[in-house]
Amino acid sequence: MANRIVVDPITRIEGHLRIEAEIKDGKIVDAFSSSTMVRGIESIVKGRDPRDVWAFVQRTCGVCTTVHALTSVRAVEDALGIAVPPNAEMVRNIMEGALYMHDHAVHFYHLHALDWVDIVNALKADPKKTSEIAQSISSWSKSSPGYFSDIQKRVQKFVESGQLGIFANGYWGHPKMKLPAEVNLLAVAHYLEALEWQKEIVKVHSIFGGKNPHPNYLVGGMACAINSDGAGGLNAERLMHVQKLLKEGKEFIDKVYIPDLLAIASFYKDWGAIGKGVGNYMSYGDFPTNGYADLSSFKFQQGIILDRDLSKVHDVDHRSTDEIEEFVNNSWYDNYAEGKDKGRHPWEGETNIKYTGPKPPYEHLNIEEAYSFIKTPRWKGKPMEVGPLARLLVGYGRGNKEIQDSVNGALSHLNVPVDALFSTLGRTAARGIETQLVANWTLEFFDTLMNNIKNGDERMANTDSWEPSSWPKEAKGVGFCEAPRGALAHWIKIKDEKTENYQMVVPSTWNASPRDSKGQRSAYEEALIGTPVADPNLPLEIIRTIHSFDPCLACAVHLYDEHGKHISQVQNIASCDS
Ligand code: NFE
Ligand code: MG
Repeated sequence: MANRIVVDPITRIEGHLRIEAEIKDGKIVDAFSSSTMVRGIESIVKGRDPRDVWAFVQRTCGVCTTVHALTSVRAVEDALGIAVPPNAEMVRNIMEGALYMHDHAVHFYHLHALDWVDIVNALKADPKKTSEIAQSISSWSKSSPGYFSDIQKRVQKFVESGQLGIFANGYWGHPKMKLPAEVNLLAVAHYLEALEWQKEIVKVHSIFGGKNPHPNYLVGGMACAINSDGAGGLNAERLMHVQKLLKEGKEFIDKVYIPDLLAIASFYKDWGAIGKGVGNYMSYGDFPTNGYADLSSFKFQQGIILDRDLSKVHDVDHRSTDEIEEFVNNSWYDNYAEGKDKGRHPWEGETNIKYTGPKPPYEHLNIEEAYSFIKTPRWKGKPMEVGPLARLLVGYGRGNKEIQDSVNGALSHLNVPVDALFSTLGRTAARGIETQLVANWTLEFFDTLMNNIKNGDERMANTDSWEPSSWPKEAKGVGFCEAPRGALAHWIKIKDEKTENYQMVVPSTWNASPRDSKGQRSAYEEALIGTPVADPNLPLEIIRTIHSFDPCLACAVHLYDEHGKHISQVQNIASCDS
């Protein structure tokens, strides 16, 4: 008989996620993903001025900050037929690029690494050997034996005090931790360095958008006027500071994140065959270089891969009522008028919360009925995985040489077959590979911006449609982007100058949703099937695969239920919720 275990809350993620997994003969045979919190942002923006919506929806999440604002202004611009000036497009790209660097590096070191790195074991390391390893894989300057010895003393103090602080409650000593002590020490050092580093790269947002998180956006452009010689606005000194931050960000990614990722991955190649998932991958594409209307100019391409077949890439149409639909059959929402088994295109979507789950405290979710506050999106009825791996696979399938070279380089470095991409290891590697690509592109975007300014174009906003009396009586639009966790789109309907309906289908909604009306699992649930669990009381393997998706439940469910106490049957690791 299968044994049902509960991991609640899954920590080192954003938001509140519960996983129930059935284990038989040491392997997961079934799994259920549930978001136990609910937010009402789609409802809050109804009736508001569409030009203000970005500021509300951006608060969906403080982790993938900016992307909901970006997607919202794009949706409104689409509805009203507004094209933004090239400078605004580049500033948007640079801000999004800085987000990728920040978000992915923080995920790697502070959310995911401790699934693979044994902090306590780092105390057994010989700092001299760690130094040799560090110098053999990177030219990063902080690599002397003395440096690693000092780091070891800091960790020793933590351990001796009995207060591990941010390192409390980890699976230290778990039999599936495979790194030599010296590599553990290297990773701990870089965990601490990354904490320092991450506060620098986000200054790019402060310079262009006033602050981080939640920098300012603007329908029609960006809210940062160029003023080359003045003290106010975007002047030469501030632009040079952006360039410095981007170069330093790239250096950390090239010399610390990527070498660490490859070094750690080389000890966990077996994870190239675990966590396969649904096998369908979707990317909306992003980082336009010639206007958002010109999909062919995007750095990340749009497309869909089905059944892991990279030889054919299908197109995505956000406007077609036959493609993207959301189902609520297994979610705590009122059924649509058409019935339990019907989905709705987001322009016709509804958010009517109806909690029918068990009253806390409860042992298990009622999986026969509704079991999550996440809706279930589908493309042509199929479950999709979205995220870094989906982006790279779509680019690979579309013949993008730059992406193919990067992916092939990592595969040959690790000496693993292409099939290893479709896995927990593949997801984690893809995130690092794309961070490096995006760091390079962001410097290109910066050069394009500077050249444009030098050529005399200082436009940052298009205010032609700023006056609502110029708008049609009714309009609808869709905005999309590739958020760090994957394909993100917002659908808006505007009527009488107000927001009539607003629906957001976000990356973690695609990946973390409950089953659809046909009983098909979504990406998290499917990826857990077949995963070996060495000790059901210490389900490290579950969090390895779930963390490989970098969950964000705040985004996925878009008010916290004050009655929603959790039952923690399996104690997880210290939370780094933001
Ligand atoms: Ni809150 Fe988000 C990203 C969006 S959700 S983190 O990236 O959109 O999956
Ligand atoms: Mg939604």
